[in-house]
Amino acid sequence: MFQLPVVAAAALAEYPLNPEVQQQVVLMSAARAKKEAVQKVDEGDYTTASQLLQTARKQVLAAPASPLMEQEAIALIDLDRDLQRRQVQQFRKMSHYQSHSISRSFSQSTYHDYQVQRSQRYRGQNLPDDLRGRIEVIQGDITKQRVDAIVNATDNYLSGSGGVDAAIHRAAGSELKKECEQIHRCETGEAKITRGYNLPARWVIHTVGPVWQGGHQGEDQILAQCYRNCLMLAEQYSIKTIAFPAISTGLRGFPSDWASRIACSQVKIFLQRNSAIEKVVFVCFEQRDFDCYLNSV
Ligand code: AR6
Repeated sequence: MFQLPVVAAAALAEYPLNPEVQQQVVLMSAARAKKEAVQKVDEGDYTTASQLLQTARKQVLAAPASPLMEQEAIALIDLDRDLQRRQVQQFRKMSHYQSHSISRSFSQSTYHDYQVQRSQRYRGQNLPDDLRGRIEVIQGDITKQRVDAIVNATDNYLSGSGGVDAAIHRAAGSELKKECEQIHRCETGEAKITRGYNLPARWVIHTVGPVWQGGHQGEDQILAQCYRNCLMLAEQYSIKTIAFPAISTGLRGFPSDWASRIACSQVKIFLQRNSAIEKVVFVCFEQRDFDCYLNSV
């Protein structure tokens, strides 16, 4: 017979949460949210349907990370996108299919498997030969990096006013501000280059990331463009080593997990096609970003 010990509520609260159980609860609740969203769509209430999907997505992202949870977050974003575009037939079909595929996929991928994969990834074993040793993920301060160039996440006026932008300007000194004033402007998604002055890095590549507006305003494409343009500029200047911060994930509000996937895929594609850049370092200031990059790289 299966017996459970009786414990006081306070003691129960101190028991560690089981990540697999947490994930399963979140997935079941996401499946319910999809069913309710379909009902709301049938009633013509698109706003509530979209809110249900967005809440479910937030819960998925807050749960312990795994490839399956990532897949679920993407599925919820896709559904919401269909909904926003009023592709109701497609939405209904996908929502139905997803609800049925969840239990199957969950049994195929466990939190334990994921931890093993993750530690392998951390050692870089999952990178193909042509990328091995060319991508690093570290937690630290980008202004301290001894690389040829560091990337700055700035605004359209290269103002140096907050976040990583202010940190870079502080470390580089006032000459950087003067050079930025001469450039005058950088469009969102574009990149401009200046010298690094007092920084250990010789160059600073400034780019302007998108402001997150819910994911339906082309934010993904603009963020991808930032990475591509920085790398193209680096290549033009014969830069061999370059460090990126997690562009747009601070004041601009881009979800870190999603941003890291875009960053990693763009860098991988670029490095596979261009051998001139030897190394890209993702410098994560916060633990949250570091974890996201380890999952994405
Ligand atoms: N080293 C590495 N990463 C850092 C550092 C550092 N020293 N400091 C912060 N970060 P944000 P955005 C991380 O807000 O979202 C400014 O006002 C931070 O934890 O700097 O692209 C500009 O002037 C986060 O993960 O940039 C723009 O107006 C990441 O850098 C606006 O912010 C990006 O956060 C740009 O917003």
